[in-house]
Amino acid sequence: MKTLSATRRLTRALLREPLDRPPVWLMRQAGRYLPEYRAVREQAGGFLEMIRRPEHAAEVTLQPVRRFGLDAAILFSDILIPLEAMGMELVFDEHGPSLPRPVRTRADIERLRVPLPGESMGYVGEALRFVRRDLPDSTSLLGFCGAPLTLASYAIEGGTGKSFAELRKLMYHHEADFRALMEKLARTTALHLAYQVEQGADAVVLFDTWASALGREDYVRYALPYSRQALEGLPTGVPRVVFAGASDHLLDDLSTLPAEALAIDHRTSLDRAFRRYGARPPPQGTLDPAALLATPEEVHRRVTALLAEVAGRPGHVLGLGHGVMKETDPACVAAFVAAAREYRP
Ligand code: 1CP
Repeated sequence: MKTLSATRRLTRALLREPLDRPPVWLMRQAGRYLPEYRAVREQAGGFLEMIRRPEHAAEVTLQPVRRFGLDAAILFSDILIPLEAMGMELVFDEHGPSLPRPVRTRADIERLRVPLPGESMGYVGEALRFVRRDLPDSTSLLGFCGAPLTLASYAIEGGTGKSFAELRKLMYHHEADFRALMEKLARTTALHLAYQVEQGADAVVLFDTWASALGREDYVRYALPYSRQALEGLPTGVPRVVFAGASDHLLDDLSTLPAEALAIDHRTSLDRAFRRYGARPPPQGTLDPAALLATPEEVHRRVTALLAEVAGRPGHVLGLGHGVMKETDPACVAAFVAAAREYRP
Protein backbone atom coordinates (compact mmCIF):
# COMPACT_ATOMS: atom_id res chain seq x y z
CA MET A 1 0.00 0.00 0.00
CA LYS A 2 1.06 3.55 -0.67
CA THR A 3 2.40 5.68 2.14
CA LEU A 4 1.56 9.34 2.05
CA SER A 5 4.41 11.78 1.99
CA ALA A 6 4.08 13.89 5.11
CA THR A 7 6.11 16.63 3.48
CA ARG A 8 3.66 17.46 0.71
CA ARG A 9 1.55 20.47 1.49
CA LEU A 10 -1.38 19.40 -0.66
CA THR A 11 -1.50 15.94 0.88
CA ARG A 12 -1.37 17.47 4.35
CA ALA A 13 -4.24 19.81 3.53
CA LEU A 14 -6.31 16.91 2.23
CA LEU A 15 -5.65 15.14 5.53
CA ARG A 16 -6.92 18.34 7.21
CA GLU A 17 -3.73 19.26 9.00
CA PRO A 18 -3.58 22.92 10.00
CA LEU A 19 -1.08 24.73 7.74
CA ASP A 20 0.64 28.12 7.71
CA ARG A 21 -0.83 28.76 4.24
CA PRO A 22 -3.09 26.81 1.88
CA PRO A 23 -1.65 24.78 -0.99
CA VAL A 24 -2.35 26.09 -4.47
CA TRP A 25 -2.80 24.61 -7.94
CA LEU A 26 -5.04 25.54 -10.88
CA MET A 27 -7.17 23.55 -13.26
CA ARG A 28 -5.56 23.71 -16.76
CA GLN A 29 -2.42 25.19 -15.26
CA ALA A 30 -0.65 23.77 -18.32
CA GLY A 31 -2.04 25.30 -21.48
CA ARG A 32 -2.04 27.75 -24.30
CA TYR A 33 -1.62 30.83 -22.08
CA LEU A 34 2.02 29.71 -21.57
CA PRO A 35 4.46 30.37 -24.44
CA GLU A 36 6.55 27.34 -23.43
CA TYR A 37 3.42 25.15 -23.81
CA ARG A 38 2.71 26.54 -27.27
CA ALA A 39 6.30 25.73 -28.28
CA VAL A 40 5.91 22.05 -27.27
CA ARG A 41 2.55 21.82 -28.95
CA GLU A 42 4.03 23.16 -32.16
CA GLN A 43 6.81 20.60 -31.99
CA ALA A 44 4.46 17.71 -31.15
CA GLY A 45 2.07 18.54 -33.99
CA GLY A 46 -1.15 18.48 -31.98
CA PHE A 47 -2.92 18.04 -28.70
CA LEU A 48 -3.44 14.26 -28.73
CA GLU A 49 0.13 13.77 -29.98
CA MET A 50 1.33 15.68 -26.91
CA ILE A 51 -0.70 13.47 -24.59
CA ARG A 52 0.49 10.26 -26.23
CA ARG A 53 4.19 11.16 -26.11
CA PRO A 54 5.21 10.79 -22.43
CA GLU A 55 8.21 13.12 -22.75
CA HIS A 56 5.96 15.90 -24.13
CA ALA A 57 3.18 15.24 -21.62
CA ALA A 58 5.69 15.28 -18.75
CA GLU A 59 7.36 18.46 -19.99
CA VAL A 60 4.12 20.48 -20.21
CA THR A 61 2.98 19.08 -16.84
CA LEU A 62 6.17 20.40 -15.25
CA GLN A 63 6.21 23.80 -16.99
CA PRO A 64 3.75 25.65 -14.71
CA VAL A 65 5.29 24.06 -11.60
CA ARG A 66 8.71 25.39 -12.58
CA ARG A 67 7.42 28.79 -13.53
CA PHE A 68 5.10 29.43 -10.57
CA GLY A 69 6.25 27.07 -7.80
CA LEU A 70 2.82 25.44 -7.48
CA ASP A 71 2.12 22.86 -4.75
CA ALA A 72 0.83 20.29 -7.22
CA ALA A 73 1.38 19.13 -10.76
CA ILE A 74 -1.63 17.71 -12.60
CA LEU A 75 -0.83 15.25 -15.33
CA PHE A 76 -1.25 16.65 -18.81
CA SER A 77 -3.86 14.40 -20.36
CA ASP A 78 -7.60 14.62 -20.94
CA ILE A 79 -10.72 13.07 -19.46
CA LEU A 80 -11.71 11.78 -22.90
CA ILE A 81 -8.64 9.55 -23.35
CA PRO A 82 -10.28 6.51 -21.67
CA LEU A 83 -13.21 6.73 -24.13
CA GLU A 84 -10.73 6.16 -26.94
CA ALA A 85 -9.29 3.19 -25.04
CA MET A 86 -12.84 1.84 -24.72
CA GLY A 87 -13.06 1.74 -28.51
CA MET A 88 -14.42 5.16 -29.52
CA GLU A 89 -12.84 7.40 -32.12
CA LEU A 90 -11.72 10.70 -30.58
CA VAL A 91 -10.84 13.89 -32.45
CA PHE A 92 -9.59 17.25 -31.16
CA ASP A 93 -9.68 20.24 -33.49
CA GLU A 94 -10.02 24.00 -33.15
CA HIS A 95 -13.66 23.52 -32.08
CA GLY A 96 -12.74 21.23 -29.19
CA PRO A 97 -13.27 17.50 -28.72
CA SER A 98 -15.62 15.33 -30.77
CA LEU A 99 -16.49 11.64 -31.03
CA PRO A 100 -17.70 11.07 -34.61
CA ARG A 101 -19.52 7.82 -33.80
CA PRO A 102 -21.43 8.38 -30.55
CA VAL A 103 -23.01 5.50 -28.62
CA ARG A 104 -26.78 5.46 -28.90
CA THR A 105 -27.89 1.83 -28.94
CA ARG A 106 -27.52 -1.29 -26.84
CA ALA A 107 -25.17 -2.75 -29.49
CA ASP A 108 -22.97 0.39 -29.37
CA ILE A 109 -22.71 0.04 -25.60
CA GLU A 110 -21.97 -3.67 -25.74
CA ARG A 111 -19.09 -3.04 -28.14
CA LEU A 112 -17.28 -0.81 -25.63
CA ARG A 113 -14.41 -2.44 -23.77
CA VAL A 114 -13.44 -1.86 -20.15
CA PRO A 115 -9.77 -1.29 -20.93
CA LEU A 116 -6.82 -2.31 -18.81
CA PRO A 117 -5.00 1.01 -18.47
CA GLY A 118 -1.51 -0.50 -18.35
CA GLU A 119 -2.13 -2.03 -21.78
CA SER A 120 -4.09 0.63 -23.62
CA MET A 121 -2.95 3.83 -21.85
CA GLY A 122 0.59 2.93 -20.85
CA TYR A 123 1.77 6.37 -22.00
CA VAL A 124 -0.18 7.85 -19.04
CA GLY A 125 1.80 5.74 -16.57
CA GLU A 126 5.06 6.55 -18.29
CA ALA A 127 4.35 10.29 -18.24
CA LEU A 128 3.51 10.10 -14.52
CA ARG A 129 6.82 8.36 -13.80
CA PHE A 130 8.73 11.00 -15.80
CA VAL A 131 6.98 13.81 -13.93
CA ARG A 132 7.55 12.27 -10.51
CA ARG A 133 11.25 11.87 -11.27
CA ASP A 134 11.68 15.61 -11.98
CA LEU A 135 9.20 17.03 -9.47
CA PRO A 136 10.41 18.55 -6.19
CA ASP A 137 9.65 16.13 -3.37
CA SER A 138 7.40 18.68 -1.68
CA THR A 139 5.12 18.89 -4.75
CA SER A 140 2.15 16.56 -5.12
CA LEU A 141 1.27 14.85 -8.36
CA LEU A 142 -2.41 14.65 -9.24
CA GLY A 143 -4.01 12.03 -11.44
CA PHE A 144 -7.57 12.46 -12.70
CA CYS A 145 -10.53 11.03 -14.55
CA GLY A 146 -13.87 12.24 -15.82
CA ALA A 147 -16.84 11.13 -13.72
CA PRO A 148 -19.11 8.56 -15.38
CA LEU A 149 -21.89 11.08 -16.09
CA THR A 150 -19.55 13.57 -17.75
CA LEU A 151 -17.93 10.82 -19.82
CA ALA A 152 -21.38 9.47 -20.77
CA SER A 153 -22.39 12.93 -21.96
CA TYR A 154 -19.47 13.06 -24.42
CA ALA A 155 -19.94 9.41 -25.47
CA ILE A 156 -23.68 9.82 -26.14
CA GLU A 157 -23.74 13.39 -27.49
CA GLY A 158 -20.59 12.93 -29.56
CA GLY A 159 -19.03 16.11 -28.20
CA THR A 160 -19.80 18.96 -25.85
CA GLY A 161 -23.42 18.69 -24.78
CA LYS A 162 -25.75 21.64 -25.22
CA SER A 163 -29.22 20.47 -24.20
CA PHE A 164 -28.02 16.90 -23.47
CA ALA A 165 -31.15 15.67 -25.28
CA GLU A 166 -29.59 12.40 -26.47
CA LEU A 167 -28.29 11.66 -22.97
CA ARG A 168 -31.74 12.26 -21.54
CA LYS A 169 -33.43 10.11 -24.19
CA LEU A 170 -31.22 7.15 -23.32
CA MET A 171 -31.57 7.80 -19.59
CA TYR A 172 -35.37 8.11 -19.57
CA HIS A 173 -36.38 5.69 -22.34
CA HIS A 174 -33.70 2.99 -22.24
CA GLU A 175 -32.73 3.00 -18.62
CA ALA A 176 -31.16 -0.47 -18.63
CA ASP A 177 -28.91 0.49 -21.57
CA PHE A 178 -27.97 3.78 -19.93
CA ARG A 179 -27.09 1.95 -16.72
CA ALA A 180 -25.04 -0.62 -18.64
CA LEU A 181 -23.02 2.26 -20.11
CA MET A 182 -22.60 3.97 -16.73
CA GLU A 183 -21.48 0.70 -15.20
CA LYS A 184 -18.77 0.28 -17.84
CA LEU A 185 -17.68 3.89 -17.40
CA ALA A 186 -17.53 3.51 -13.60
CA ARG A 187 -15.33 0.41 -13.94
CA THR A 188 -13.10 2.13 -16.52
CA THR A 189 -12.76 5.18 -14.29
CA ALA A 190 -11.96 3.16 -11.16
CA LEU A 191 -9.28 1.21 -13.03
CA HIS A 192 -7.81 4.35 -14.57
CA LEU A 193 -7.60 6.16 -11.23
CA ALA A 194 -6.04 3.13 -9.52
CA TYR A 195 -3.52 2.83 -12.37
CA GLN A 196 -2.47 6.46 -11.99
CA VAL A 197 -1.95 5.97 -8.24
CA GLU A 198 0.12 2.87 -8.93
CA GLN A 199 2.26 4.91 -11.34
CA GLY A 200 2.97 7.74 -8.89
CA ALA A 201 -0.08 9.99 -8.42
CA ASP A 202 -0.43 11.11 -4.76
CA ALA A 203 -4.07 12.12 -5.04
CA VAL A 204 -6.79 12.03 -7.68
CA VAL A 205 -9.45 14.37 -9.00
CA LEU A 206 -12.77 13.17 -10.40
CA PHE A 207 -14.09 15.84 -12.80
CA ASP A 208 -17.87 15.94 -13.08
CA THR A 209 -18.11 19.03 -15.24
CA TRP A 210 -21.55 18.24 -16.60
CA ALA A 211 -23.18 17.33 -13.29
CA SER A 212 -24.67 20.79 -13.69
CA ALA A 213 -26.83 19.50 -16.57
CA LEU A 214 -29.00 17.39 -14.26
CA GLY A 215 -31.50 18.40 -11.65
CA ARG A 216 -31.12 16.94 -8.22
CA GLU A 217 -33.51 14.02 -8.57
CA ASP A 218 -31.94 12.82 -11.81
CA TYR A 219 -28.40 13.29 -10.53
CA VAL A 220 -29.03 11.20 -7.43
CA ARG A 221 -30.81 8.51 -9.38
CA TYR A 222 -28.72 8.24 -12.52
CA ALA A 223 -25.23 9.59 -11.78
CA LEU A 224 -24.24 9.65 -8.11
CA PRO A 225 -24.05 5.85 -7.58
CA TYR A 226 -21.56 5.52 -10.45
CA SER A 227 -19.30 8.29 -9.13
CA ARG A 228 -19.38 6.49 -5.80
CA GLN A 229 -18.41 3.23 -7.49
CA ALA A 230 -15.51 4.94 -9.31
CA LEU A 231 -14.15 6.44 -6.08
CA GLU A 232 -14.63 3.37 -3.90
CA GLY A 233 -12.27 1.32 -6.04
CA LEU A 234 -9.16 3.18 -4.91
CA PRO A 235 -6.65 1.90 -2.37
CA THR A 236 -7.24 3.41 1.06
CA GLY A 237 -5.17 6.43 2.01
CA VAL A 238 -5.17 8.10 -1.41
CA PRO A 239 -6.95 11.47 -1.15
CA ARG A 240 -9.81 11.95 -3.61
CA VAL A 241 -11.08 15.31 -4.83
CA VAL A 242 -14.46 15.62 -6.53
CA PHE A 243 -15.01 18.58 -8.84
CA ALA A 244 -18.52 19.45 -10.01
CA GLY A 245 -18.95 22.71 -11.89
CA ALA A 246 -21.97 24.97 -11.31
CA SER A 247 -23.51 22.41 -9.00
CA ASP A 248 -24.60 24.35 -5.96
CA HIS A 249 -27.93 22.48 -6.10
CA LEU A 250 -26.10 19.14 -5.75
CA LEU A 251 -23.71 19.90 -2.90
CA ASP A 252 -25.75 18.08 -0.25
CA ASP A 253 -25.60 14.93 -2.36
CA LEU A 254 -22.04 15.32 -3.64
CA SER A 255 -20.83 15.69 -0.07
CA THR A 256 -21.96 12.11 0.63
CA LEU A 257 -19.38 10.74 -1.83
CA PRO A 258 -16.32 8.93 -0.47
CA ALA A 259 -13.92 11.84 -1.03
CA GLU A 260 -11.53 13.99 0.98
CA ALA A 261 -12.43 17.28 -0.74
CA LEU A 262 -15.18 18.80 -2.82
CA ALA A 263 -13.94 21.33 -5.38
CA ILE A 264 -16.76 23.81 -5.77
CA ASP A 265 -16.92 26.52 -8.37
CA HIS A 266 -16.96 30.28 -7.91
CA ARG A 267 -20.76 30.50 -7.98
CA THR A 268 -20.86 29.06 -4.45
CA SER A 269 -19.66 31.02 -1.43
CA LEU A 270 -16.77 29.20 0.22
CA ASP A 271 -17.71 30.47 3.65
CA ARG A 272 -21.26 29.16 3.29
CA ALA A 273 -19.99 25.85 1.91
CA PHE A 274 -17.58 25.46 4.84
CA ARG A 275 -20.36 26.15 7.33
CA ARG A 276 -22.61 23.66 5.68
CA TYR A 277 -20.26 20.86 4.59
CA GLY A 278 -16.98 21.56 6.33
CA ALA A 279 -17.26 18.50 8.55
CA ARG A 280 -17.70 16.22 5.55
CA PRO A 281 -15.36 16.63 2.58
CA PRO A 282 -14.29 20.26 2.99
CA PRO A 283 -14.95 22.54 0.02
CA GLN A 284 -12.00 23.79 -1.94
CA GLY A 285 -11.38 26.60 -4.40
CA THR A 286 -12.33 28.94 -5.70
CA LEU A 287 -11.74 32.04 -7.68
CA ASP A 288 -13.56 32.72 -10.94
CA PRO A 289 -11.04 31.94 -13.73
CA ALA A 290 -12.24 35.09 -15.49
CA ALA A 291 -10.85 37.13 -12.57
CA LEU A 292 -7.39 36.22 -13.89
CA LEU A 293 -8.11 38.56 -16.81
CA ALA A 294 -7.89 41.52 -14.39
CA THR A 295 -4.57 43.15 -13.40
CA PRO A 296 -2.06 41.22 -11.26
CA GLU A 297 -2.76 43.67 -8.39
CA GLU A 298 -6.48 42.99 -8.59
CA VAL A 299 -5.89 39.22 -8.69
CA HIS A 300 -3.70 39.52 -5.60
CA ARG A 301 -6.39 41.52 -3.81
CA ARG A 302 -9.14 39.03 -4.67
CA VAL A 303 -7.12 36.01 -3.56
CA THR A 304 -6.25 37.70 -0.27
CA ALA A 305 -9.95 38.50 0.29
CA LEU A 306 -10.93 34.92 -0.50
CA LEU A 307 -8.35 33.53 1.92
CA ALA A 308 -9.57 35.91 4.61
CA GLU A 309 -13.07 34.48 4.06
CA VAL A 310 -11.76 30.94 4.53
CA ALA A 311 -9.76 32.08 7.60
CA GLY A 312 -7.32 29.18 7.57
CA ARG A 313 -9.91 26.45 8.01
CA PRO A 314 -8.15 23.07 7.74
CA GLY A 315 -8.66 21.28 4.46
CA HIS A 316 -8.69 24.35 2.28
CA VAL A 317 -6.88 24.21 -1.07
CA LEU A 318 -6.77 27.32 -3.23
CA GLY A 319 -7.78 26.93 -6.87
CA LEU A 320 -10.07 28.09 -9.65
CA GLY A 321 -13.74 27.33 -10.32
CA HIS A 322 -12.78 26.14 -13.80
CA GLY A 323 -9.76 26.05 -16.10
CA VAL A 324 -7.25 28.85 -16.76
CA MET A 325 -8.43 30.68 -19.89
CA LYS A 326 -6.06 30.87 -22.85
CA GLU A 327 -6.21 34.69 -22.80
CA THR A 328 -4.75 34.78 -19.25
CA ASP A 329 -1.54 36.74 -18.67
CA PRO A 330 0.95 34.45 -16.86
CA ALA A 331 1.71 37.44 -14.58
CA CYS A 332 -1.81 37.04 -13.17
CA VAL A 333 -1.22 33.37 -12.36
CA ALA A 334 2.03 34.44 -10.66
CA ALA A 335 0.05 36.99 -8.61
CA PHE A 336 -2.50 34.31 -7.70
CA VAL A 337 0.24 32.03 -6.35
CA ALA A 338 2.12 34.89 -4.64
CA ALA A 339 -1.00 35.95 -2.75
CA ALA A 340 -1.40 32.39 -1.42
CA ARG A 341 2.27 32.18 -0.42
CA GLU A 342 2.17 35.52 1.38
CA TYR A 343 -1.07 34.85 3.22
CA ARG A 344 -0.99 34.06 6.92
CA PRO A 345 -4.26 33.24 8.70
O1 1CP B 1 -4.07 22.84 -26.43
C1 1CP B 1 -5.02 23.19 -25.71
O2 1CP B 1 -4.94 24.21 -25.03
C2 1CP B 1 -6.26 22.36 -25.68
C3 1CP B 1 -7.09 22.66 -24.48
C4 1CP B 1 -7.11 21.48 -23.52
C5 1CP B 1 -6.26 21.24 -22.44
C6 1CP B 1 -5.12 22.09 -21.97
C7 1CP B 1 -8.01 20.39 -23.60
C8 1CP B 1 -9.03 20.19 -24.63
N1 1CP B 1 -7.72 19.52 -22.58
C9 1CP B 1 -6.65 19.98 -21.87
C10 1CP B 1 -5.99 19.27 -20.77
C11 1CP B 1 -6.82 18.86 -19.64
N2 1CP B 1 -8.15 18.56 -19.68
C12 1CP B 1 -6.34 18.64 -18.35
C13 1CP B 1 -4.87 18.68 -18.03
C14 1CP B 1 -4.35 19.06 -16.76
C15 1CP B 1 -4.44 20.55 -16.40
O3 1CP B 1 -3.46 21.27 -16.67
O4 1CP B 1 -5.42 20.93 -15.75
C16 1CP B 1 -7.44 18.28 -17.56
C17 1CP B 1 -7.48 18.01 -16.08
C18 1CP B 1 -8.57 18.22 -18.42
C19 1CP B 1 -9.90 17.79 -17.99
C20 1CP B 1 -11.05 17.97 -18.90
N3 1CP B 1 -11.08 17.83 -20.27
C21 1CP B 1 -12.37 18.23 -18.47
C22 1CP B 1 -12.79 18.33 -17.03
C23 1CP B 1 -12.50 19.67 -16.46
C24 1CP B 1 -13.21 20.80 -17.17
O5 1CP B 1 -12.58 21.44 -18.02
O6 1CP B 1 -14.39 21.02 -16.88
C25 1CP B 1 -13.18 18.30 -19.60
C26 1CP B 1 -14.67 18.56 -19.66
C27 1CP B 1 -12.37 18.05 -20.74
C28 1CP B 1 -12.79 17.97 -22.15
C29 1CP B 1 -12.07 18.98 -22.94
N4 1CP B 1 -10.79 18.83 -23.39
C30 1CP B 1 -10.37 19.97 -24.04
C31 1CP B 1 -11.43 20.90 -24.00
C32 1CP B 1 -11.40 22.27 -24.63
C33 1CP B 1 -12.46 20.28 -23.27
C34 1CP B 1 -13.76 20.90 -22.85
C35 1CP B 1 -14.60 21.13 -24.05
C36 1CP B 1 -16.01 21.23 -23.64
O7 1CP B 1 -16.44 22.29 -23.14
O8 1CP B 1 -16.69 20.22 -23.80
